[in-house]
Amino acid sequence: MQGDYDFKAIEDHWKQVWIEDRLWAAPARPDPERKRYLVTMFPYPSGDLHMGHVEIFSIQDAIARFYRMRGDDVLNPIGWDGFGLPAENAAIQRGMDPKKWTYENIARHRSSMERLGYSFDWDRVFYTCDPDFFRWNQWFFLRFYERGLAYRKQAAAWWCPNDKTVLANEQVVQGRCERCGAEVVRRYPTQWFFKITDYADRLIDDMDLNEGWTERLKMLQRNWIGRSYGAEVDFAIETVDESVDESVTVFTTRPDTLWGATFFVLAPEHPLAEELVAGTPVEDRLTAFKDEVSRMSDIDRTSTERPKKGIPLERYAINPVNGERIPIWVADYVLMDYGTGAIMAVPAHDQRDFEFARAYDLEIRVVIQAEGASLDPEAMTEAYPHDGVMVNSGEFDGTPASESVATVTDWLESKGLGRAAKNYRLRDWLISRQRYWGTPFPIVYCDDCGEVPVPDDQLPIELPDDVDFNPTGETSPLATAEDWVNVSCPKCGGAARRETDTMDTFVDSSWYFLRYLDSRNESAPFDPELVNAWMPMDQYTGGITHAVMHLIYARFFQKVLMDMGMVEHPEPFPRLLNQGMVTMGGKVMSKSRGNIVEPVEAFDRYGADALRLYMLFSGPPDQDFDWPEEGVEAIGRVTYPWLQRVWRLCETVREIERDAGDSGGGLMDVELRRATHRTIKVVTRDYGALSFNTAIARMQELVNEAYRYRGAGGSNRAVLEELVEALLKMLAPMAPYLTEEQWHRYGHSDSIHLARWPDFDEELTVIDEVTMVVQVNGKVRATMDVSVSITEEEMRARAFASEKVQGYLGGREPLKVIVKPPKLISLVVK
Ligand code: ANZ
Ligand code: ZN
Repeated sequence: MQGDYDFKAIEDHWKQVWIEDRLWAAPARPDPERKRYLVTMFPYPSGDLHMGHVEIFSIQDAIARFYRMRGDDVLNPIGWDGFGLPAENAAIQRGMDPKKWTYENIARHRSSMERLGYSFDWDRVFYTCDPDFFRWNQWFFLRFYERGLAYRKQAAAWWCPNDKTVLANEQVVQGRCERCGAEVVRRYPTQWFFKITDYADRLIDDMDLNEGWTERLKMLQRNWIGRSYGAEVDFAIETVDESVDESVTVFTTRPDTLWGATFFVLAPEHPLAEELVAGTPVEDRLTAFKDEVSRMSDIDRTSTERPKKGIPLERYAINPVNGERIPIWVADYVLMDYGTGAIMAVPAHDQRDFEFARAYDLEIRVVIQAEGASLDPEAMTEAYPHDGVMVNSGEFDGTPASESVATVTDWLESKGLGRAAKNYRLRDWLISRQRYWGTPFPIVYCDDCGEVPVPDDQLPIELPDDVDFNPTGETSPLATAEDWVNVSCPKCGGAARRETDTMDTFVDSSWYFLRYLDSRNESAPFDPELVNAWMPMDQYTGGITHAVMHLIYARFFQKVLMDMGMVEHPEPFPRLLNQGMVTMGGKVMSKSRGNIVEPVEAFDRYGADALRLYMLFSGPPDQDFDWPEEGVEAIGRVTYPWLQRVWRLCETVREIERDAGDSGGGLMDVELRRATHRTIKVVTRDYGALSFNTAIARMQELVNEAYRYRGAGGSNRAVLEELVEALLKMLAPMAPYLTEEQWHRYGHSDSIHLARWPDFDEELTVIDEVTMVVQVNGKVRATMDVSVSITEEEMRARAFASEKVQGYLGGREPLKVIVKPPKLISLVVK
């Protein structure tokens, strides 16, 4: 009796069995030669999974299952990034407990993942919002603090005066609060930082160790860190009575243009600006200007597309190379927290300085001349930022571009006027969030002892329940939990208050992949020995959207942990897979955009296997895939019917009588065996290259061969069974349920997912070629070498692709095409 393909019953059954048998549990310590640690960036739980998740996890799962069957020690873990703003917004908007909201969403994610049959090592699962996890964030913070890598300072933050809350950058839209539309302002609360800038050079230089990174990714990180080489130069500042007792240092990448500095600019926030104009008529103008600038983002301020604004301070700086007095301005395009917050302006050679000089009618002096050209300041329409020979620069006139920067820097050093310097765009990592739903800082403030770290044995500091979520002021909702906030000082026992900010969730994602390796450890974040046995990761999969931030923060953590002696490897992710995005109508599918498709309907109508297979069939993993307009119907058209066909084949073959006497030596039998072995060979290669769509296409061809063989009367059970079992194994990583069920129906008692990947007989994969003849109107017009097993479609394709044949067709559509595989194709034209 043939059974129907009842995917629902199969899924319900095996899902349970796999989890109960702990089938995917990885060993604590792998065989070093055969370890394969695969991680996909862990999900943030909002709502259910969507097709973007399904794609990425289906890819990951196929890889994990393939390598398990190849005999590797595979670790394929999962966890959830539990903290974050949406949970807190749900609390504000719907009065829901952020914890409840988060755990309910995780439960939905988890049940969909179980339904999809993903082979995660569920023994290791954790949620970052569990105290068991975040206590180690607190522990790491304390270690960073001891090493001088965690510190507090005043830092700019966006503030909504209406909602009375600090906003994240992404919550500010064109200078207004995303929620209420009020104009935002800059505030400067004291906040916590990690000193990532100490690691800037290593973050750039160690990228060479990441052999599996694309050039594009490396470039994105290099630009983010933004190392530039140049010089620091000291400019003396004239005071009111024209005596000189102060100096300000500038950072410049072009010390060779010093003779072209015609004015000097301070960032509006620079403390010296206020000092210089105190008590003068300019003071009020400066205050108003600072207020205006405080509403602009750094990107707007430095954009070359926007007219620059500034005001003169009516004070002068002295150019150290020629003693010239140049006027001091403040301007919006000079930022306080880059370089030194002060610049020498060289309008002839720097575009922003040029635009500013034109706007305020300031002198432009050319000091770099292109060979054979002569720049005229009056006629210039833009700066000349390129290389050339130094001119108008005293004793340095004639110095060529190749030497100018080094020569001038040496000279400055010898005169004590400046020094070679490096500068970075990278800022220290601001980890304070004025939020509830995050990791509390292990810091208290005592009137007598000041800032006091909480001792390790008092961790974890958990979150209180009795808070008021409606924003109250400059601090986080945690400040409203009086009982939680007021503590006694760990040092002196006196009255103290807890820090009420919580940590950026990027702290969690900076080391969660290490926790997987020892996730039940209660006395340490992990045992270094276990971590070193699995790291560095063999493949990290995620979107290119994380090219900076996450991937830089995690690399920084890794380096600090290495300096602490906790990990051996300087780089955590030498091999990255940037998977494509699932889009809908061309826009990336995401909860925040509201254009998501959840998997429930697909589960109910076609089952998890058909859905998984559909996502893998959609194209190469690194390319975007637009979800079809017809929706899940597409699965019903593409992969579901094929799985039914595979099912029927398996059922039919099982009914054929075994014939002990038939060795499978007949010509048809041999051909089918060849097809099986060739398919194993190419599908194995396709898996290795993550080319799942082509692997599926090959398996489809193999199934066609089997049906063709049956249609032609083929009935050798041994040959067919060889094909079916190889097919099931090859398909198992993509469609785990159907294959597991059929495997057992074929009498196996162990899981197919622990079976050995099929081998092939090289001899059977050698392709026999024949000569295919192309006739046009009965005359032989072309011949070509083709495989004996060429299909009709392939024969047509080959014939029409031939220029010779096209020549004879002369643009005419054939009236008739007769195809006799593999040797003859005959075209008839008028
Ligand atoms: C004079 C000069 C002449 C400059 C020239 C450039 C070209 P990167 O490569 O980004 O590091 N600069 C320095 N500090 C700044 C600040 N706080 N805000 C805005 N601009 C600042 O660029 C460094 C250059 O950016 C510096 O070199 C300085 O302008 C400007 F032909 O000095 B330069
Ligand atoms: Zn104290």
